[in-house]
Amino acid sequence: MPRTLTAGLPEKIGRRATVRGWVHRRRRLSHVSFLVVRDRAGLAQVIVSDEPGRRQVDGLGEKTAVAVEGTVVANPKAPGGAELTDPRITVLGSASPPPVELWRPALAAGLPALLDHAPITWRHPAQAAVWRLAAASLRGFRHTLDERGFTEIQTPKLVGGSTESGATVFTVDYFGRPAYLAQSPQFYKQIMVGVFERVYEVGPVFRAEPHDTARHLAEYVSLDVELGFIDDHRDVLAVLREVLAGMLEAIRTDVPDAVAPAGARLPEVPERIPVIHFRDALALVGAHPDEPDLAPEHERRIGRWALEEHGSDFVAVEGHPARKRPFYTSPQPDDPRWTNSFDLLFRGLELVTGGQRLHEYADYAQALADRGEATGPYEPYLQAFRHGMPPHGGFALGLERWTARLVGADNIRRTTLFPRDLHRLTP
Ligand code: AMO
Repeated sequence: MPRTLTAGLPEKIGRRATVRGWVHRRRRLSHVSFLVVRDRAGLAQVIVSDEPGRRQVDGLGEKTAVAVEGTVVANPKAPGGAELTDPRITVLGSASPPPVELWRPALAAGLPALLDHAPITWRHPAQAAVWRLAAASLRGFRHTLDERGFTEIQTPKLVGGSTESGATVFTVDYFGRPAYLAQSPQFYKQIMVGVFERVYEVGPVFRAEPHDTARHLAEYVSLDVELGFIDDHRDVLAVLREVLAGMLEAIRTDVPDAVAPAGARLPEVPERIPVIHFRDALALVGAHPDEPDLAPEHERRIGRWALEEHGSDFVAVEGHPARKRPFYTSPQPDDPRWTNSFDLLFRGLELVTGGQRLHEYADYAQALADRGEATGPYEPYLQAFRHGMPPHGGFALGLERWTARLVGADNIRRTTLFPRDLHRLTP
């Protein structure tokens, strides 16, 4: 008999149907037993009244994979308004007791247990809902950009050098010589602007983060965008605004039922994201004017300011000091101490970095020389800039930080399927 999803049972009232899923819960009353089966579409209740059937149900551990053929009967009290009676239950995959109780509405596990048992804990509906938000966000990201003339690219993750200053790189043995895991697709996405004008990439990137923080991973999913023929970084910010709106729209239309179980609070994206210059941001938080970076506490303070002054969960800080930005960053035309770049804060946490890039070969040579670096190792990339690169810019958004912020998670690891950090390489 073909499979019926639990959500499709109401259409089969009065007929026999087979559902396939996992034992979610069992309840034995004096004359009848209830078996609740979960599949990807929801829950189905099965009524078992014969004694051999009840004994079989007693022996089915939680999470046993089963097929249940039964007669579909209307019952307003059952999930979806229909249940199965006179069942024939077949075990498809046996199960020993799970390390956490998955049938409870909230998963009662501390972070270490949650991560150690990730293959099981992701099965909890509240956990699964978190990833459904991430998956819908990815669809919204792609859809928004596809509609605006962007081409998706995939670039190497085994590379010959670092792209992001500050963060450290993982070295791998590449046929006897050193290679590195890509920190970002930065150079490649810029190069591909010369081909397609507008590109994006969704892929893993690697940072040998030596710190154990609640917002850093050693591997994360980077949502990268790059576009040509811009006037400045504000054009990039305008695309970012559209992308954020598209990601939220996909959540609202594709997985509205995941929002509450995941504990998510969806933000409104304002028509214009408020922007504050780095210089003014330092003054706002009372930091020294020579401070090269914003501390996490500063970011939280600016986030609160954006909410109070502009009613916005998002705020862009633009103009970061040139000495703290990667060499490919375009200077602010009227004052090269600053840059045409930005960080986007979402509820007081950096979610996105972006900006305008240098696009003339000579400017790259100068920028590298200013940092005491030779162009040699960069030549394979820099050749693109000898051959007519337009003014361009882009941004990168960290997927795990996005979902962590949406659901108010205290640690980015809670929204990462299988986090990699200083201490964790399994599961
Ligand atoms: P950046 O290094 O700031 O910029 O990274 C962009 C965004 O990626 C996320 N992120 C991280 N998420 C989890 N763990 C980490 N260790 C981690 N590091 C960064 C953050 C951050 O805002 N090439 C530039 C982007 C560009 O200019 O296009 C870059 O990679 O959400």
